[in-house]
Amino acid sequence: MKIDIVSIFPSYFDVLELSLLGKAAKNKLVDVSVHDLRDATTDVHKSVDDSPFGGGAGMVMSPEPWGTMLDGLLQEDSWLIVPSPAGQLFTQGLATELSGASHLVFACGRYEGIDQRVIDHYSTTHRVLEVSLGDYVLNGGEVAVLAMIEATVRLLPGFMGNPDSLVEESHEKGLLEYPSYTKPRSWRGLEVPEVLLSGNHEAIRAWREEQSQERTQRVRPDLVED
Ligand code: 6GU
Repeated sequence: MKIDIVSIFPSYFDVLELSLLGKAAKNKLVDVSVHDLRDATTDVHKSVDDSPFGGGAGMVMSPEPWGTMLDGLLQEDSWLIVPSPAGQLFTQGLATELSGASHLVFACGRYEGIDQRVIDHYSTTHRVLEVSLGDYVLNGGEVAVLAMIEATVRLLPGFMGNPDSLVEESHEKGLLEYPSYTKPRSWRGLEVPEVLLSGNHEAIRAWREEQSQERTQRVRPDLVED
């Protein structure tokens, strides 16, 4: 998978070297490039934003540098992902879908967002998704894109040492994961649930299923209703 990221703060993405992509890039699963939107500006001040038509607070990112940058990056099979608190919710299902793409281009907006015509224009030629991490506001898309990339790349075939660990985790079956325990059996007066020491695989499976159901019902009843 090829990933291009466009941002006015390219150094946000230095952390990708650390864990995830160090590993994924070494195994040639993913090839990430980060681009500075200001490189696509033409004025001496390298300006990327302007005041909104219609008035209101904040600044809007101008379409021209985005057009220049995205024209240079998008290929026929590219998906354009625009992080936005006004987008569709990012879910495990969407991460799975993104992990099937061959080229993802992430366009990180700041201020009050990107001129809507950028999204409308590329929607006529490409798969364009406006995506939100959740119901709260970040200052820009950078942190959201880090999360989306991490959730997506770990699903690429060959990323996980043991792909079984993907099947059992939270959200894969629409439920939260059951609680986990390791040694010692007793810690500060708290015991590991007896059933996990029983060696009875069917009983363990049933207990975990029940814990998953109970935890989801308690913490995220909205997931059970869906
Ligand atoms: Cl994707 N962007 C911004 N700026 N804020 C957010 C978000 C994205 N998702 C949740 N809040």
